[in-house]
Amino acid sequence: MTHDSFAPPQGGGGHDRATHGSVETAKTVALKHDTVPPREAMTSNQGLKISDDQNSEKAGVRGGSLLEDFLLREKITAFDHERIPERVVHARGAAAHGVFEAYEDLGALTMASPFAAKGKQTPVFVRFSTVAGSRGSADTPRDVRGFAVKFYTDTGVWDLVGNDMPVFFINDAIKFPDLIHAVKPEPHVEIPQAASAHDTFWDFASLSPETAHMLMWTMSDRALPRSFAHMEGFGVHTWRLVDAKGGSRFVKFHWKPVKGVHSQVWDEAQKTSGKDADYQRREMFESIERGDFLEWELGLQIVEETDEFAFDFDLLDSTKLIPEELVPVRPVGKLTLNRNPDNYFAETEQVAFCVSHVVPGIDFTNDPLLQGRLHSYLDTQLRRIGPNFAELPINRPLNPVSNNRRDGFAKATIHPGRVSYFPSALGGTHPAHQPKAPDAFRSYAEKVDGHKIRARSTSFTDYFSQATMFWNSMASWEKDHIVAGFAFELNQCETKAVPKAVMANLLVNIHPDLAARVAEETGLDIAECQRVAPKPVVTETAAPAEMPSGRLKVAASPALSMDKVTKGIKGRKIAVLAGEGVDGAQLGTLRSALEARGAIIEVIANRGGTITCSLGKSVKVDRPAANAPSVIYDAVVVPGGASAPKLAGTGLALAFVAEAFKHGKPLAFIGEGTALIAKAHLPVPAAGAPDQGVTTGDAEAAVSALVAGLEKHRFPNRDIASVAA
Ligand code: HDD
Repeated sequence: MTHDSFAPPQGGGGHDRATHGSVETAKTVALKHDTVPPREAMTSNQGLKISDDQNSEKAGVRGGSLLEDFLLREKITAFDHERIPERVVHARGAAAHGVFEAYEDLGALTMASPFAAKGKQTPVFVRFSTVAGSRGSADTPRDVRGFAVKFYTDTGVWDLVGNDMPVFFINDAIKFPDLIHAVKPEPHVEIPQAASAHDTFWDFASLSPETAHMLMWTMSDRALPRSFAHMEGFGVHTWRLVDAKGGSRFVKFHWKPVKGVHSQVWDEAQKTSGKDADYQRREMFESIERGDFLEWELGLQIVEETDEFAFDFDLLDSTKLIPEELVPVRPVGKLTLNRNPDNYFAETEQVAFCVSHVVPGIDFTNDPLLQGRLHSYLDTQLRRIGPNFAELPINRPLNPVSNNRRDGFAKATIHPGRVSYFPSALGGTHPAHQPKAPDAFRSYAEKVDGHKIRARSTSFTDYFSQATMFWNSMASWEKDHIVAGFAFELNQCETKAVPKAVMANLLVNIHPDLAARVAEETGLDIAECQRVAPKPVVTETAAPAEMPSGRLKVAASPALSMDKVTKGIKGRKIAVLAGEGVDGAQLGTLRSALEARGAIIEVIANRGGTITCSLGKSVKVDRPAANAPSVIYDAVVVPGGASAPKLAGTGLALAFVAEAFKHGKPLAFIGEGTALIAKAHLPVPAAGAPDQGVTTGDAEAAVSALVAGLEKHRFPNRDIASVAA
């Protein structure tokens, strides 16, 4: 985002900043009490006015620095201690404030307060993240994305700590450290950063067949989201809703993006990592500053307890999803992210999510992955931030906190009085526990009966059915990308035995077509793989009291495919390749028609500043070509005019259109601009071939083709084999 003066930019002005559409919630208003605006006089941490902050105190002007210079030492010490440990996973993230608004009163299902009344608003803070990379890695690796929502409800903080994929790699938390050690950079050389394409990850996966379903998701374009606003979110586990009468039912949480689900393609994602490592966090920040807020609908899949065993999988197994065709997703509210944080460290870095942060009406199930998470998050916040992490402004609930817990590093609140225990006659009745309060948390009284056992339920051992269902649910181009994803990753492995084990233990069991196509791309011989592969590590299993009946099942779930059209092009970025003498009338038509639909038009020329169009008017150049990689745009237009012949002889412009073509983006060429099609060697579709999103015509035709193309998002069936980009 560019600014024309030294005045504090929007979003950087601190306490009193004015933004376009930024909205206050009860939480952002509360945070203002802790927000410190800069004052005119600079002081030390003890409030001492500082006369000179740019020279250390020395013994003579060329002499050594003095130990007594407490201002030097205070400044350097503060700097030395600026970092806290980065998150052991999900280290790279970006966050925003917002609000959740309920569509209806869900009291019959849950007493959770965000759903207590139609129109009820609850402030939220949401952090998106990648999993494997460190804090300084890029936004667009092939990876799962975290989707963590902190609800500041009037009955306490509720954290829904989910991902952008509905299943997980493993189904028992005790394997989590192994999974993460396998996917993180290999310990002897710390390579590769933020990537699963290496031996240790695939070695672990090949011996852990429960990873099969999640691998289908991570090898698909779902692992390459176009932006945060184009991702789905999932609570993953089967959770429990509890109503005021103590009745309970199972639930899966879904976040459905209003802008639709869209992804990048692999070549594009790789290039974006280099050209703009902050691509997704920048886009979220800029959208919110523009007033183009990010929106999702929250949906619930409800399963009554009587149907616990109705499916062909176990509801407690986090490697399984409930197909929407079996249990429809019921929309129950809207999440809107409408305000950027004021300070990355204080808010986004110090926010501490815990799966154990629930409120009355939400409860746990026995999912063994969830059960382990209940420990891990609190433990990690104690390590990362310290015992008083809940007192930090971003983590504090909006409702009052009152208990007898005391002390610890960096205690912020002051508890008066002599009583820090209960019961106490000396302290009167405060704070007293609330056995009768209807809004007090009570654990759901689930009946538990069994022997202690260290084993996996046999109802968790169907590793492949849903991986196969995922494959069956994909459009042909999605299957192509999954094959290419597996092939890329396996070809990246140095130890050739590793891909063989993946083929033998996973791929052949998912689908013969998938196995054959990956074999073709990797040179693997399936029969040989089956002969030499080590056997998966099968853990101890035991039969549960009741097994899934398989009454409800599907072979394919169309809801899983991204091959869908989304209405609207708000926030989509369109590049206009221009230069001196560009056709001004065409530019005007493009700009007014596309901006009226909420798209963002950026004029790109060979240098910064302004150009003059055919109407003699000065046109601002939004980015010089060297600063404008094609990967950060959703579509391209080349207008006619005197600029076009020059562009047709410019390598950067030709590479730009060729790359956009390769990445399946809509392209429009107007008048003299059509010269770039041949110069960039774009293949001309045969007569009568389906629309491939390359339009030639006037400016009006370009507008309607771009709108239709952007709503379709991509043209993934283009012949790109010969495109040099
Ligand atoms: Fe986790 C962070 C999501 C399994 C242990 N996890 C973390 C974050 C998200 C998830 C979104 C980042 C939160 C933030 O923005 O601060 N994790 C998941 C999902 C899982 C999952 C959807 C499976 C359904 N995680 C999982 C397991 C364990 C952990 C099984 C450990 C047994 N996760 C952690 C952690 C992290 C974390 C170590 C690192 C930083 C943090 O918690 O705050 O505790």
